[in-house]
Amino acid sequence: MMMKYAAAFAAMIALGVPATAEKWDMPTPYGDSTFHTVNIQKFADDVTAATNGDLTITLHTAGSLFPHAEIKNAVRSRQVALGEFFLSRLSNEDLAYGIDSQPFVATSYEDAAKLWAAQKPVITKLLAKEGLMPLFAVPWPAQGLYTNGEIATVADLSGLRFRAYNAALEEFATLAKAAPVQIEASDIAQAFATGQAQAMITSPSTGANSKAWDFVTHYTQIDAWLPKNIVVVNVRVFDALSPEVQAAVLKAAADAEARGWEMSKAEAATKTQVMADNGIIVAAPTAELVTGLQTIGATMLDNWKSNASEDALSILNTFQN
Ligand code: PCA
Repeated sequence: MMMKYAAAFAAMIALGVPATAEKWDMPTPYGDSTFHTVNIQKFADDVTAATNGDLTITLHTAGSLFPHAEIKNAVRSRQVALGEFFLSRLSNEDLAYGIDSQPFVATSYEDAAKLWAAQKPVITKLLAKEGLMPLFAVPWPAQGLYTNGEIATVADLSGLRFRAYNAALEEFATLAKAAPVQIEASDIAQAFATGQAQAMITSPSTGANSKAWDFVTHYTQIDAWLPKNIVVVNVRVFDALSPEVQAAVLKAAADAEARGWEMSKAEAATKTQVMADNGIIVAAPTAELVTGLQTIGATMLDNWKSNASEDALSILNTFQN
């Protein structure tokens, strides 16, 4: 027995693996080429480097470890230590999680940053009740409209099978008299190929990653909102780390948030260009379309306000003042 342990210990030393090394698995719904995934891989690499391998984080991309809808609960139940998901997917638990997916509330990076500053303390409190802690959040580029043919007014969306990624987009599609259908980002190309979806709203990142030119002709830059991905960690698991490793994780997280916002800004331009280069017609919205979309946005925000908690409403007040 002793020999066996001694041999194993010697082997670990030979491999340079510390005896106390922690290994975390990190699920994300998004694929390897998504800029968020590139960013969280760098986060994982930074943690390994800063802790000399005392903590290593292995990514599981494109929903390969847990489906999107289960990632938060997998972190909560400590099946994994941490995970990434689309923040506004939690809006069914509390509307505070969904404010970044309301049309025309925050449409620039500056406003998105201001909104996140107002939202963060409120959702930090909500997540704490579940034993979770946010590490960082990064927005997708502004969301635009993908269709076959030009969309000059909201009426042109009527009757289309409309790909949605959260409850807000489902409400949007319904108000536009389209037919919402929930589809994960990694399933978009197939959904359009099989006719399950005919139109969608998403970022140029997801449009380019899913090769939107294969299934739509037009990208209309409505720039309606900048929804975020968030990375959360289980508090008990985090607290069990040494203070040094905790500090390394928090430092890498702060760096990842700053880097992610810059990556997102760069994506907006480069991925719109990729789509244009592949033959998509990149169009500015007509004045009539903008008016129609703003009307839908106003209805959605009224609904949001009448169902939101005091704490959720305080996000909007902080943001607007
Ligand atoms: N891409 C993700 C979320 C928002 C975005 O730009 C998606 O389409 O599912």
